[in-house]
Amino acid sequence: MLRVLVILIVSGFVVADPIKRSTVGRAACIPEYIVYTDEMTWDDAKAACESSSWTLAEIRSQAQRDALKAILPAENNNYWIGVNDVVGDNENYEYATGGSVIYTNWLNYEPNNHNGAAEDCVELRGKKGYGWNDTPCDRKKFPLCEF
Ligand SMILES: [Ca+2]
Ligand SMILES: [Ca+2]
Ligand SMILES: [Ca+2]
Repeated sequence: MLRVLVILIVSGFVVADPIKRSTVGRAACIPEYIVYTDEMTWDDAKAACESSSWTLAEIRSQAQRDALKAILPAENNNYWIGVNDVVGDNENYEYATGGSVIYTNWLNYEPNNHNGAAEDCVELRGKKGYGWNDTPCDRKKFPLCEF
């Protein structure tokens, strides 16, 4: 049984179906963010968010990144976000809900397919200021959902 910890309710702009928000609207707003307390693969994390009608967080703007950084727990955990390059090889990262990324926050030397591995999914690295790292999708991280 998954347990959910609600870590934040930022300003409003709650809509019934986030997948139908326009790209511009989604970058401008600050969603509500929710983290699960169990680590799991990227696919399972995506499914966990969707099971509650949320999506994996996509972080479409500096404003969203700043809001998240201010409220993520102090444990320096690593979190899955809804960004991947399952198709291709670091040329084109896409959102889990579709479309190419419009904002990124890669750590130095990322994305790198480290040691030639298929690093197709993106995590926030807690010990590095929650910057982005591409890493294998079957690793277990905490799901970070948005609503
Ligand atoms: Ca890839
Ligand atoms: Ca990659
Ligand atoms: Ca990497």
